Amino acid sequence: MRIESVDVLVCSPGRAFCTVRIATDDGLVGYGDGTLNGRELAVASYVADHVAPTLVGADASRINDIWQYCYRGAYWRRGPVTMSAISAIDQALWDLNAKALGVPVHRLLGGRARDFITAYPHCTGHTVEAALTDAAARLAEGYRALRVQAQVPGVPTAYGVARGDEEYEPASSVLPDVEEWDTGAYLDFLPELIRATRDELGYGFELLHDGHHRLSPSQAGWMGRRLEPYRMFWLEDPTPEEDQRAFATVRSLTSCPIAVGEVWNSVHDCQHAITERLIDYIRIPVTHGGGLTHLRQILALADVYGIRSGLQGASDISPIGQAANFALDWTIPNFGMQEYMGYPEDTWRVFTPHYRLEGGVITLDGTPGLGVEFDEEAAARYPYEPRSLPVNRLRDGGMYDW
Ligand code: GCO
Ligand code: MG
Repeated sequence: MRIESVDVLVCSPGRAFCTVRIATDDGLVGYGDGTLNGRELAVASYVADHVAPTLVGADASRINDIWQYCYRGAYWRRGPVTMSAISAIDQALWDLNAKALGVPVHRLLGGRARDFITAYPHCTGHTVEAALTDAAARLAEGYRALRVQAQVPGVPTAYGVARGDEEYEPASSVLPDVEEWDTGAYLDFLPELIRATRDELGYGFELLHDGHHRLSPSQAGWMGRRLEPYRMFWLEDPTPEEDQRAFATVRSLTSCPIAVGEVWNSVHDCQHAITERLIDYIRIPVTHGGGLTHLRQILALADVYGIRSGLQGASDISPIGQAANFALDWTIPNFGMQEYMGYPEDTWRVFTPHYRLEGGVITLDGTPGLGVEFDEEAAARYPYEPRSLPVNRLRDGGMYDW
């Protein structure tokens, strides 16, 4: 099981994905997801130019050693590009090793700790009414947890809301779109949206909302207090994530559960927030968090502090990365909730999943490996199309967090 090749395949079936393939001298192949939305080629270059040549000839069964070689062996550590690159390699190795043994990856992680994985979708609309219609339709499909977002009156383009009638996709233009943000309008609006959701649809489901890094700690505390009567499952990213200590202020002001982590990449990004119990759910996806090898360490630390998982599952995590999330969701004791945003139709012409999402729950069918097939010929029919995430400016033109 010597590594013969490490290749990167970047394609755009409906949206961009960066996939790493590792092949061994005995004919085994594994795939991993390294998609970093709007920065796909940076990860591709990191893998292809800097790591792939160093792994040829390595024993593919030594996942732990290869992880340490890629992480500890590099002087320049951490960060989203590096950790997504390491993750893609790590996922491909878990996929390959599980295929070699003829078992799903979760069997290598000790087996299932639950019968199904609870998933939440995105519910959204240009008006409160439209968002609630969407939410009601998802409840009718069987979902028992919903993320609800809607257009903020006075803010022309809101995070999480499509521009026209198409599905929402944040990276939708070649150069970054400029969006406009108004914190006051959001502070006025969100409690109304959440109240209307509970008034209209009741309390028989878990309710989530993503603040997308836009409040100060005191604003977030104010907001959390206003949401308390509506029993939120979580308020996500109330403040920018890089300031772990800010969550102490949020915590001191509200009992609303807080979910954070989709832009963290390493245990060192969240060590303080975890050990000081500043958050309730941790959202680092396998794809951006150094792979299964590293994320399970983070989740084990989180468990010691009573923090549960809420792994990011936006459309920019490929179906392979999602399957890697599921492998952990199945096996950890501290599962909380799994995001499942969904994919454009064309994505399914390249990726064939063996997981099922039905009635708001995810189940797997026992296929060896991560359980997602990647069709390289189909991928070649969808050449890479670069897309950027938007940027945010305030009314006065000053830059703001997106
Ligand atoms: C989420 C996220 C995403 C991000 C996206 C950026 O909660 O799923 O906030 O929608 O905006 O991953 O690329
Ligand atoms: Mg988010």
